[in-house]
Amino acid sequence: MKVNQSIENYGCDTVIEKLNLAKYINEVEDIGFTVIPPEIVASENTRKEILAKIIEIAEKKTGNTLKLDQNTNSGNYKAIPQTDSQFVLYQLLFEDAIFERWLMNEIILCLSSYFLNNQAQLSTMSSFIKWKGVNYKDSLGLHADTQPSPNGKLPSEWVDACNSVLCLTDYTKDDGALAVVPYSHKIARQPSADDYKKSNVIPVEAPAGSLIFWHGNLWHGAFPKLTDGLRINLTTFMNHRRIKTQECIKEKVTQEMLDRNPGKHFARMVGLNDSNGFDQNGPVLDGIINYGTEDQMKRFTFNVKDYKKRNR
Ligand SMILES: O=C(O)CCC(=O)C(=O)O
Ligand SMILES: [Fe+2]
Repeated sequence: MKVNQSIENYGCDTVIEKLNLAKYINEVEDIGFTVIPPEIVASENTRKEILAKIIEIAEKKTGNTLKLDQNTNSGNYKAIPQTDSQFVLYQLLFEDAIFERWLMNEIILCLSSYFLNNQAQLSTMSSFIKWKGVNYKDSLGLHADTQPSPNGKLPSEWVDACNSVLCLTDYTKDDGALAVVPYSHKIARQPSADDYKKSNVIPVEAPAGSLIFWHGNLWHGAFPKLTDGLRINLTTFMNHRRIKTQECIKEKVTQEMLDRNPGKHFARMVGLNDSNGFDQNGPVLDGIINYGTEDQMKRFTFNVKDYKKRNR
């Protein structure tokens, strides 16, 4: 485990020790992914509640009734991308407070803070719902989640993104498990179509309730779902905060959400410590003053605290 990651303002070391996470962190650094077993991740009740909520949302959007042992279809739901055997639900953070609690899960907070050097920001919280069929063609949809640089390379000396899925149903190869290329995060570029043929692609099999966590450079996709019934997950994708998030989040955060989640962690995860996107009056610094990291404050050439509550 690297010791040069300076995690300020978040008691990462305490959580690593309390939950014995060092082994999992080492695996992500070494192999590119890890599987954290259900008993460490969350109670069975939490998994069931999240699953039930996601099914409820999917039923509302599709107009279908979902049963775990039956295939389904997208019905009235049009969000892209979708295939004949998959759709994705987005912006779950705004659907129910259960997803706020999931974002504040100690493991999610700790691992993302660790890998993104305490500058993690939620990029998307979504759910992939799959049923029997082929989703990603021959290449299994192999990709890395990290945004590539202009020359197509991914960072090798730091981490820009990390991702995780809470498996809400069992992940087996035949049930369309996540497909990964171990160690590929070290290659530090997006895979090409050819890489699929040359690589050792393996399924990540894990019982429902497990958390699969991976390095944003890891090449991954999913195996086709060969069995009847649904494969459902909850994805929590994190970026370094200087990178544009996939979902529009900061603008949608309500006071009720902040009241339910007081403190800096939630505010940072939803990007309130971001002053970019300003108008002719220049940046509004309250978010940085209230929630920014020490490191962030130091980047300004002026004292940010002088600009508290500037009239607009
Ligand atoms: O489970 C899948 O279909 C792949 C998901 C994926 O690529 C992701 O969550 O980043
Ligand atoms: Fe991905």
